[in-house]
Amino acid sequence: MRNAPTILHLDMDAFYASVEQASKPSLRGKAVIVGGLGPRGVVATASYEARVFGVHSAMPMAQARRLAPNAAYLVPRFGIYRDISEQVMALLRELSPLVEPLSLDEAFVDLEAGGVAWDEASARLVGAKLRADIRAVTGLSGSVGLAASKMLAKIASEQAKPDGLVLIEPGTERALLGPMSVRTLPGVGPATGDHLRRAGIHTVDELAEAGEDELVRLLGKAHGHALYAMALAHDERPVVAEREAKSVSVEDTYDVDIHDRARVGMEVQRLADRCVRRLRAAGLSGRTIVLKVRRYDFSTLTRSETLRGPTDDPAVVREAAARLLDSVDTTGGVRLLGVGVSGLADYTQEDLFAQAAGEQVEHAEEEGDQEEFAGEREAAPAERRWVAGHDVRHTEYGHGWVQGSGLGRVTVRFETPESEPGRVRTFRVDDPELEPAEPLPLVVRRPGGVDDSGSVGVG
Ligand code: DCP
Ligand code: MG
Repeated sequence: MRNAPTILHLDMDAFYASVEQASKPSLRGKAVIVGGLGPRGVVATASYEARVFGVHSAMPMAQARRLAPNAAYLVPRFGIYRDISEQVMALLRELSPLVEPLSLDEAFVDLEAGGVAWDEASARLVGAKLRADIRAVTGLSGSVGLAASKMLAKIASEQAKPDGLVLIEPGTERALLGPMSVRTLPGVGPATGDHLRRAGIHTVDELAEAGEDELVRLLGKAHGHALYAMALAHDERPVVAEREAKSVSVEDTYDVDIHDRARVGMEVQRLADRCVRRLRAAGLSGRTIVLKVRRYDFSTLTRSETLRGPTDDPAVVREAAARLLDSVDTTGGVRLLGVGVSGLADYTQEDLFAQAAGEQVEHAEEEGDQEEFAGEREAAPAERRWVAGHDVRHTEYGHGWVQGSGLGRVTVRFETPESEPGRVRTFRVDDPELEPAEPLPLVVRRPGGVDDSGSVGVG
């Protein structure tokens, strides 16, 4: 095991709920519960204010409603969680090539491999700066753990919650772990925990005292060995970089909407070239070309075309992107364009004939992005669904979110991340002045920014 605390574990605080509070000023400081609102829904997460009532992830929603009847109940907005996750992961990748994401809001980073930290003082500085950067870029707080192993780094970030940083000094690991519950260790779930408890083993110290042979007898060879090592705070697991990006994409946001069709076409060609450069730099090729267009009104559409074989040929990607653009109406102006390649292979198919002959056009929705299309559809008003917590726009009152709906009415609170807590108004569900909208960014981008927010791993 290394002897400096240079493995960092980051975990965002009450992630989905914090995004909702940042988006909706009226919910700041309040109990917020995000999850499935249907009869069998479960809690995805709860704000810290709601946790006071005993509400937690994976709890049935009905139980949460009994515990916290006055909380705000919202349906997840995965699109914005994913966007913010990408911003956070990009900050981590600035620190090291070895970033191992565990979920949207959690990752290990090997700071030593990135050359940014080598001892306690430098690691602490990097961790503190990272937390400040995350706050500046996303407006949210994340907790950081630093230690000489993954296991301890994760325990440290847990101790740091919420909104803190904990560093475990090498050499102190065993003393720290000893009195903790066996459930603290990775790989000890409820079942193993029960099993150990019946054998009279509750703490990590008791686990170490039981000895390796006893643990192997209780839990089997592999698990017993591994757990004994963990009990002694031995954890040699390396930080493993994300194996393969699902897609490579680049996008630009324009500070002034582009209206000129020829200019839009040129921008798409430029983005296609940039996307291919990234693809090639990563030694990848892909089969599906994706075009993303966000229009003046924030309605966002994606169009994709799947080739018969993978390509990293700029001409092929340019052509496909241009074809996709043909099917998109941009007359109102566009504020963002993106080009991506997905369906990646880590080899290049030289068979250009296959690619040119390919072309089965799919107008596929990206997973989880249906709401982006809702804004675009020629909506039959009766079909529109007003989902609690989701974004809407009213021609007169502007941006808001659905607070509730029923009995032919929808209640909307009009507020934005930048505004004061907003007012509530009620409309008929088929009010033509009301339509679904895209989430607004939590932090207003740098002014004047043609934002080079190219990224790897975006759909
Ligand atoms: N999540 C989920 N279902 C679960 C657990 C989590 O949908 N059973 C989602 C919602 C969380 C996000 O994943 O916001 C991150 O999970 P965490 O376990 O990190 O929980 P939080 O970030 O919400 O809170 P904490 O501050 O405890 O990390
Ligand atoms: Mg979290």
